[in-house]
Amino acid sequence: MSTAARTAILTTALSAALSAASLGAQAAPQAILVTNEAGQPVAQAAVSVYVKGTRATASANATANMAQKGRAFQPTLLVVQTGTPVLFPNFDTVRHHVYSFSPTKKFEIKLYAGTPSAPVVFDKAGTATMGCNIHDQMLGYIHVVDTPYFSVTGSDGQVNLDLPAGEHRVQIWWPALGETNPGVEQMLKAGGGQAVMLRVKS
Ligand SMILES: [Cu+2]
Repeated sequence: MSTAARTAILTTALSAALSAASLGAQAAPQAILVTNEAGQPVAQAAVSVYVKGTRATASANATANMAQKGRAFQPTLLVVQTGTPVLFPNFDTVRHHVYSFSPTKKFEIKLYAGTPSAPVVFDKAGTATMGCNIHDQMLGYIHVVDTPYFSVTGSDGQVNLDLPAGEHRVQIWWPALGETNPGVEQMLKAGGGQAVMLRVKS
């Protein structure tokens, strides 16, 4: 048997073992608390956890909504996995004209009521800041991440994610950082049975 063939067999065996290991790693609820340096909870922060061996891009049936209600974006901060099509349903009686000039996703949905039929696909990681041409005060963010493990902290600064046990890279982003900032990176040990606290400068 040639060395190349042997290497190929070894590689196949190794990747099979690796995928079996990642399938075997059971996800369990993990509470994560984000605080500032003073120990106060950081609300409305996107928490994304990168678990080795998971797909960076969204599955084919992924979809999300960025609604407009009461002349505001709802939610203010939406997190989606890369490749997710996002619909922009308008629940107001007034028409909106949503746009983003962000390099992560430049788009414009001209004056509309109801739900525009074509979603906007967010195909690149990063953050898009959105406004409305009609209502200057409208401000919203779509944060795009290369992982299916993400959430946004509540007023208690906390998220709960189903994570496999182990050490994972976590990225925390909130609007005050600005859209060009990828977020604060830390490591997180999941599966210890208690909430993990992440302290950031905010
Ligand atoms: Cu508007």
